[in-house]
Amino acid sequence: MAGRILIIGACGQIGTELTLKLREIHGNDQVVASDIRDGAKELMESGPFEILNATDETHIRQIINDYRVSEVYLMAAMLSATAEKAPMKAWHLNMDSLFHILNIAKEGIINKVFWPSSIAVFGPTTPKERTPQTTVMEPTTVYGISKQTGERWCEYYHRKFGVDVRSIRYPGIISYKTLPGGGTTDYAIEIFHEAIKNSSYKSFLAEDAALPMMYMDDAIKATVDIMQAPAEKIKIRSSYNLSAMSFTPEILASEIKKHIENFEISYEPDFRQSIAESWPSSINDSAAREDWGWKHEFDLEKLTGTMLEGVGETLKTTKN
Ligand code: AKB
Repeated sequence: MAGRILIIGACGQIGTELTLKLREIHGNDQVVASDIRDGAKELMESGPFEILNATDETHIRQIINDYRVSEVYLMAAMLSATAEKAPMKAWHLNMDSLFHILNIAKEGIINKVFWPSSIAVFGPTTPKERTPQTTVMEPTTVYGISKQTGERWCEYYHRKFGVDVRSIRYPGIISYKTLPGGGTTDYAIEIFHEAIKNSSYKSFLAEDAALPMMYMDDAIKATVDIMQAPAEKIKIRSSYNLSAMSFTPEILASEIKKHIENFEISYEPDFRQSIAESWPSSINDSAAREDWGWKHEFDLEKLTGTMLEGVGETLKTTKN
């Protein structure tokens, strides 16, 4: 690789595991982690780390220059539920950070960018089942509007200025190493913690709220694969649909019951239910499969077993 990799928002749910994976692939010194706050010990101690506000363009440029960075993964964003509570702050963070990176790439200072989009780009008028790659997109959340706008700008910078920007529309990502912050799909992580601690969970989504989901290892694999693919294979420069499985809180609860017999779920939907209702139930990701060979490995059964084991171990170590 020509220069180092910089991850902005490295201490978040996806950023943490992505940083560790990229350090494993390219070497610890080659991957600079940055975030507005400190993160997991393993991440902080395994390679270079910088405190960085993703909206501070001068500081981003300074770090890129100091570390001779050639590739940026911009993982900092305010997610769907939190963004509804602070719309202008979310818009500022989600959009300004993207413009800083796209402009730096346009100037030729860096040569490759990864920017995550989300199923939140879709809205209530989008076909709900097996949502196509190209379809009606009328998002109703601040987060969704920022991601849809971001997709348009990514495509524009690629077409107009040749910026090599690559993107995926992540579904809900399930993992146990770092907790997510402020998403509508977060129930599918909380449920495992509560199942192990209390054998019960009160869901903030209704029993039949079906959403597209993916285990973290698959999300990391997709991110690494799309960035390693030859440029000519990346035919879509807005963002690729990506899918692994879909389930409702009720379906997930019955899978957990196979491991914890006395597990009970109850439902008390809040404002996040209407966000979930506006999103697709399942995604057609054939373009990602055809263009750059995307293939998922985790289904609901494998995800449930892995999560119960992982969360169980984590809770044991934090207790000791
Ligand atoms: C959220 O729920 O906001 C995120 C997402 C689907 O992008 N997990």
